[in-house]
Amino acid sequence: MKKTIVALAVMGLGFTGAHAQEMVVKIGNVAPLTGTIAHLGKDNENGARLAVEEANAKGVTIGGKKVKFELVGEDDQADPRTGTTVAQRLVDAGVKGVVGHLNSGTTIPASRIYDQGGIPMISPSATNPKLTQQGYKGVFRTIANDVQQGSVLGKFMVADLGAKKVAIIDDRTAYGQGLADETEKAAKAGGAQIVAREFTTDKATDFNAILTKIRATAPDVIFFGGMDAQAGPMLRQLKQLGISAKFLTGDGGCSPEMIKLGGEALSSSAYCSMAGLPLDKMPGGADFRERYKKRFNTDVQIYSPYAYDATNAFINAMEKAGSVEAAKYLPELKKISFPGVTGNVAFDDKGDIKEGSVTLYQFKDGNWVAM
Ligand code: ABU
Repeated sequence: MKKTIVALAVMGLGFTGAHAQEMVVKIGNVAPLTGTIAHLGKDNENGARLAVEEANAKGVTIGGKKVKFELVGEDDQADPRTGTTVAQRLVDAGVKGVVGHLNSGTTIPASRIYDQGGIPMISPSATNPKLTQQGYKGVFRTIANDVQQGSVLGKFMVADLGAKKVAIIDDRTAYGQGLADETEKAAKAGGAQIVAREFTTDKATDFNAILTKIRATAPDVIFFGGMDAQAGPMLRQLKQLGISAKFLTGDGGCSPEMIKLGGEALSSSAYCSMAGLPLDKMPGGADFRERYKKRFNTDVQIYSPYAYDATNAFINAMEKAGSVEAAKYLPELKKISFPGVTGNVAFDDKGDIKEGSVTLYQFKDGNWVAM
């Protein structure tokens, strides 16, 4: 009897010892989890969560210690001021890296906070070129930027859609305005005339006044720089006003949610672009779609594969460095190269994804179909 008690006590100590050896590593994740694009924020969070859960299930050892990754989520409400507040909160919480933010308008100001706190960040979705032009050494993104996207959109509307007169609307966010500017530049370079340049906000739902003005200019194409929460109702109102122009929007409107919001107003004259490959063409896309659906019982919206790859970029760099401290793993992150779900994940000198691509989609048979 005595012998059995002694044996159990030793096993118990051993068990406690193993747990004491486990190192908890916090990774921050920031996106709008409330508000009109909460569906996209949740999608980003799901992508990061899937990567963390898979790494924990597989078992990761860093610097000889078993690691348990913990995702620390924050809601920036797509608001730049809230973005900097939650960024500071994550730095103070001791996260070792941040996946986020979703919007360029929050990511750009938050990047200064992370730089000051010495915490690297990888955005899976912020596409404004300025993000990686600020000279911060710990700022990266896993998605192509809007210079590439705007150039493709501008050329496409002129060369493929034959647009001579183009109307442009943006939501005055860093993303919407920036992409609209790049698209305008490329459309003009292709020979199109910009007959209207209007703007709204990322909270608006009524676009009748600007669409009525635009109708008077009889454009061939209307481009909207903004998110699906505005693009959907805008398209509906455009049809109600009898405008027959083709409608183009960028990655922010290239979602299943846009299909719901646009409803019957969507037709083959609606197009969108994505700053990456279609999910089915991504090297790990089909498998990711299945694992995501199984885990979250919902479909991928837009950016979760990029959030998944961003999270794994941190984990891979930490493993290679044998350290979770930014000073040690940042050099590995800068030269990381691994096959992600979205493609090969490797960054250029500024922190942009090296092999970024842009895909155009047309609405057909109830879905966005890659062209
Ligand atoms: N790339 C579109 C949505 C995120 C952003 O603001 O850049």
